[in-house]
Amino acid sequence: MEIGVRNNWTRQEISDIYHTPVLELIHHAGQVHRRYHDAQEVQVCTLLSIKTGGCPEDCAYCPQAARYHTDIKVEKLLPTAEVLNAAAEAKASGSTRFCMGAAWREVRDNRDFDRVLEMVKGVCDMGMEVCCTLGMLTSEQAKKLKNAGLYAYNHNLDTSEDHYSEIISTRTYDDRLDTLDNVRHAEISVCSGGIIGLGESIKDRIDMLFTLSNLPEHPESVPVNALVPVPGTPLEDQEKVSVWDMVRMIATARIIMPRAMVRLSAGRIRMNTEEQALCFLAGANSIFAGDKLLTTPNPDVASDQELFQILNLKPRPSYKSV
Ligand code: SAM
Ligand code: DTB
Ligand code: SF4
Repeated sequence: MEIGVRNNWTRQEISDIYHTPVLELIHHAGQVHRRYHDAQEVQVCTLLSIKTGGCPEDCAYCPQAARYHTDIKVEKLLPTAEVLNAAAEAKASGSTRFCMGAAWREVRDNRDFDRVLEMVKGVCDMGMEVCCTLGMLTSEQAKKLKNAGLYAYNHNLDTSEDHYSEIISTRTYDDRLDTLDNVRHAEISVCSGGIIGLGESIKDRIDMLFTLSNLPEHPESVPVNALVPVPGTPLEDQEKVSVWDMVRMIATARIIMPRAMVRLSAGRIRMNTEEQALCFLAGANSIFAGDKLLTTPNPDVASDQELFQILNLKPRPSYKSV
């Protein structure tokens, strides 16, 4: 069956795909994956929290929201040199994309933003794909980031529009979509996905995939995060997401957004090699590497090198060397 790139998937179609018997679903996603990608190639991205904690938002999953009592130590924006050292280290360990995250509600036009622009330029000059996730952006700010060399911007929908208000009250779904629009118009590659395990229904998951796949252009990159429940956050007691739910989400994203890099994101620390292999079979072709995501643990570089060896995976080259 030939599947092209479509921006008119219906909820029913997405639901039918999501509910396919799971081994069939993996097979179908694997076929689509191979039609559009080299299935041995996995993109390796490294995250760095450049401004940690103290965030005014109330995202119920987030350890960095100031209002929850978590163990996070609030820190100012890191010095540029420290960030560039971390990027060089990430590059040396085989990462081709470096993503800088800030616990901000939105970007403000101040000295910190100027420093982030400097960091973006520095990382870009190293030949890595540079990505940021800084909260909401105006179109002018997006253009400034683009001019500094920003390659991609991460801004997740997180969940469905219906479930969104259960998770975040301090900004709206439309705010999120507006930022994605600003990023797209600045010709920055869009990275947008969500989290499962927030207490959402399957319908919410399908609705989120519906919104993503019906954007005028699909995001180039779609992170699928499993909630990392952090003590002190309202979602601290959420049950662990089943690997089969991750597989269904990844496979459905792969089928409906075939060109996208689908990222097996937060949650790998609780998955063994076999479970991660299932996610790659389902069409995941990107991971976050390095022993920390933003603030929570992630498998270390050595264990990921072993994972790549066992599964015969190879890191995807960065855009500049393609
Ligand atoms: N403050 C910015 C924002 O919210 O857009 C950027 C950083 S924020 C931490 C980036 C993304 O990380 C969130 O949108 C969410 O999808 C993900 N995230 C945060 N905490 C998480 C957790 N405990 N488990 C899984 N994903 C999480
Ligand atoms: C994304 O989708 N997942 C990453 C990245 N984009 C910024 C963040 C995961 C954060 C997990 C919780 C933490 O480490 O603080
Ligand atoms: Fe702040 Fe981003 Fe965390 Fe929400 S997800 S509390 S905006 S750092």
